[in-house]
Amino acid sequence: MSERFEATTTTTCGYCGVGCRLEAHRADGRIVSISPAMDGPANKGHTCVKGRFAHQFARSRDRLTAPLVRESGGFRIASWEEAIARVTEAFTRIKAEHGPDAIAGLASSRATNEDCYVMQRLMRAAIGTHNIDNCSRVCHSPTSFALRKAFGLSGATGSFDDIEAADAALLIGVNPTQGHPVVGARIKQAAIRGLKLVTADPRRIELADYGQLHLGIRPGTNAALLNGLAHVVIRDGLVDRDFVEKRTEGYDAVAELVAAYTPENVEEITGAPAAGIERAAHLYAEAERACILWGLGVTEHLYGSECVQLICNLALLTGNVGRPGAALLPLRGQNNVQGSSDHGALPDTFTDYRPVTDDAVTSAFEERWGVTMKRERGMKIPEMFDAAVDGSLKAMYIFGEDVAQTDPDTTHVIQALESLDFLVCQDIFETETTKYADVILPASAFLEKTGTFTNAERRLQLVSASAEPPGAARTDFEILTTVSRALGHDMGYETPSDVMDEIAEMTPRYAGISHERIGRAGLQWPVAPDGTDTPILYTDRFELPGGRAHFAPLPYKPPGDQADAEFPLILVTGRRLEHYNAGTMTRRTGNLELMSSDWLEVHPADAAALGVADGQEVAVRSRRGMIRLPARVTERIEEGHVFTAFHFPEVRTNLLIGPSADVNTSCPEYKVVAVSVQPIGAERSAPAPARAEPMVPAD
Ligand SMILES: Nc1nc2c(c(=O)[nH]1)N[C@H]1C(S)=C(S)[C@@H](COP(=O)(O)OP(=O)(O)OC[C@H]3O[C@@H](n4cnc5c(=O)[nH]c(N)nc54)[C@H](O)[C@@H]3O)O[C@H]1N2
Ligand SMILES: Nc1nc2c(c(=O)[nH]1)N[C@H]1C(S)=C(S)[C@@H](COP(=O)(O)OP(=O)(O)OC[C@H]3O[C@@H](n4cnc5c(=O)[nH]c(N)nc54)[C@H](O)[C@@H]3O)O[C@H]1N2
Ligand code: SF4
Ligand SMILES: [Mo]
Repeated sequence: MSERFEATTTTTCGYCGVGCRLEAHRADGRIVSISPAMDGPANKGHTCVKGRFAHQFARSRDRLTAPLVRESGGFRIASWEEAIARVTEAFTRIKAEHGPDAIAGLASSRATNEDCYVMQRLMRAAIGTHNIDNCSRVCHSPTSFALRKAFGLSGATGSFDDIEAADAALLIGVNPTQGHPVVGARIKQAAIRGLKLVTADPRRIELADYGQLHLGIRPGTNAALLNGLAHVVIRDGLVDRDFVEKRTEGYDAVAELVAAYTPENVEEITGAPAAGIERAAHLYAEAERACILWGLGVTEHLYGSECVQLICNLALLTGNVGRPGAALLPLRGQNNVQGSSDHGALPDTFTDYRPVTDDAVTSAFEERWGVTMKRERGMKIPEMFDAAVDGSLKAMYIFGEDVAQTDPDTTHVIQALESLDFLVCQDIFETETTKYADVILPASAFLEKTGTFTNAERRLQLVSASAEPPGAARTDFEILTTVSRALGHDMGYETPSDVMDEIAEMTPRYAGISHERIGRAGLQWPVAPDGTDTPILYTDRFELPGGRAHFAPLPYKPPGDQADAEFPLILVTGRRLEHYNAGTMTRRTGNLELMSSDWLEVHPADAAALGVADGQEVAVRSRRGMIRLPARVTERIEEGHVFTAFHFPEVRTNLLIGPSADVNTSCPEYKVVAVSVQPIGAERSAPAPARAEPMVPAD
């Protein structure tokens, strides 16, 4: 630690699911710089442009520093007592008039495990409803569903270290140099040292430049590709027979199904050349150790969960699971989206995904909390919005989620928020969503709180406060436990560490977890009572009855949205390196100078046909809505497709997204939207950086 700093606190980055460990340095009572922790297990001394530099938001003048309550069409500052009284009065009245299921809550995947556990307990015990969800719904809920079906547990089967231990890696629908930059940099380094990389994406992502092979597939055709890869593996005798026989069930049905998925047929559906599909199958299956990484390009589709099951098929066929270097690594998105789900912020499960329909589990929580609860699941996020519009849902408690910007079909979300009798938002900024609130509670950012986050490797890591919440803002833990007490349910915790102790007591697979044991190295669940953790799952058995993994014979089916004469192009949405989701934080940092507005990526051939010049303003229309933004002509996107992100409220990308969603989990089909693009106005200077895929190297 340098002399210039008064204090240095080791903590965990609050942006993405990589979970970089950071050193936050203080001087003059505030955080002045952040550097990587050299012993961070995921980042090993590296960070990206967000973790290292995007911390000025915490001191932004826009921070919420006092509770706000609605008054004559606007908001006025209120005391904590008044704000909390308004919340408890509204919830008590609505509960008395309409029952507890007329109230719903969202937990923040940006907040800690302890905050999310407290939030679900508040909804379940203080209010009395299972109507609790988190934004895993719109992100990797299909991954969670499929991994539980195929293998038993909802998490990556290995660790990021498996990337360096692997001989080959298949990246499908994931763009790590933008979304998970430190992992992206680790993949790049590994590829330079010989890791054989295959990428499959409708865009030529940056890592394609480091790989052996890129398959530019049409959005929504992953199932055909994955079945095609399985076809070649079986046809060419690359199946790990011993593994399939001893550790799996359901092989025959898959073999029968994929017989029709010849490379030629798959080329027809996906647009990727037959020879490339054959080569990709060989690169993956002939490797001694191979990993598969995937992201939202797999999950945010009509059949997203089925495609994750097909990914599991491929790993099972080749015995690439449960060994070092042979991992399935879904790159979970937010810093704590794994943890918010692990800790019961879902309408159907308590901690460790144990269902509310399981009488023994629910009874144990009833006894611990001194309440009674239903044995039926609550509402998922889209069901909440539908219920708000139809009038059966009266109130919501939205904790750290900007649904009016990030959820699909913005018009419908706004209608739902406007239909509520009462909305309380708990955030660190005013957002598109807080505009519809009755009460806004000012909360703490990750730099101002203690607790734990769980990264995409199932690793719980400590979060330690290095600054105070500004003004009268309070930690999320303090706010949620105070609201619960005011509602008559005193949780009895003094610190977040007490919460983790209760979680460990109530959850057999987390039995050995405590803040003390997490220490600097973290712990990957399951954690035995003696504190032994599990970097690699399923080394000798799968967590399903009988110990065997399950193959799933699932055919390709076309995506929900289709291009036609009126909407001839397919819009794909995703992320940019410099900004983060709703952008509330990164737009209040120097990253705004790196990227100050969004743009639409258009292929040169489409641009020529549409008469769109680089930098020209365009109108993008879908069957749901219309947005305007500048175009950028680039060969990174495949012909027939356009791409943009969703980080800027000025653009409101999600006005375009329809209600189509994953058949098993309701995860929105953000990745396939039929649109038309028309030039408007005169050309203006190009909005984007010189490269379509700006890369700030991890340092
Ligand atoms: N800088 C930055 N980092 C972030 C975030 C951020 O907003 N900004 N958000 C975080 C969050 S919440 C998440 S969930 C992660 C997401 O991280 P990723 O999963 O990497 O996210 P996306 O960029 O949305 O989508 C990945 C890729 O899927 C491709 N794709 C779309 N459709 C298909 C398809 O049908 N098949 C295939 N094979 N590919 C397809 C897209 O072209 C895109 O390149 O990132 C996290 N990290
Ligand atoms: N078109 C399109 N839309 C998408 C996606 C896409 O690929 N395409 N991806 C989807 C995905 S994967 C996701 S995960 C969602 C993300 O959507 P959101 O969860 O809405 O986005 P975030 O920006 O991560 O954060 C939500 C809010 O949490 C607040 N916040 C941050 N930290 C804290 C904290 O510690 N305490 C409190 N109380 N508040 C905090 C932020 O200010 C912000 O308002 O977006 C989805 N939307
Ligand atoms: S890679 Fe993710 S966790 Fe690491 S510093 Fe960047 S945003 Fe934070
Ligand atoms: Mo996400």
